[in-house]
Amino acid sequence: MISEIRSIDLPDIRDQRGGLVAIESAASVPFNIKRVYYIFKTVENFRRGYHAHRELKQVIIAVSGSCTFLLDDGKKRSEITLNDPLKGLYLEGLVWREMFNFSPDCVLVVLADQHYDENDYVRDYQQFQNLVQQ
Ligand code: T46
Repeated sequence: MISEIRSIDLPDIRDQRGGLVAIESAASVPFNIKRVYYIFKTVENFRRGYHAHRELKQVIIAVSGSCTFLLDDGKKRSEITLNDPLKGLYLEGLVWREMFNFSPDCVLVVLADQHYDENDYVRDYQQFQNLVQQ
């Protein structure tokens, strides 16, 4: 099983009037975009995530505000704060994720390469550990 975590610079076409980012499928992100969802008006002190994906590729962008991701590839854990609408967090493969420390104005936009499929989720941490050790 391969997992990949990296930051992607998004096309910054700001001018004197303000910011603008335009994301094109398979150009600005390394896959064809099949689904877009967003997470907003998060409730203070609730943590989200607690899962990995088997195959899904995603780019996650904090278009407003900030939040922290705990990322675990089965070998090491790291925390990344998203707070820049010009940066996307690329996640591919078996990466356990938890999201927390949402600022009140946080809006996360997520681009995904597949339609929603609950069978792609691994929501049990022990099962995740077993899969990454295969
Ligand atoms: C991820 C992180 C960053 C759907 O019906 N369609 C969808 O496209 C999505 C994303 C979710 N759902 C349903 C499934 C659950 O019944 O919405 C409910 C909440 O989803 P979940 O608890 O998985 O939400 P988060 O915030 O824990 O995780 C989400 C994504 O599901 C996940 O893929 O990587 O954001």
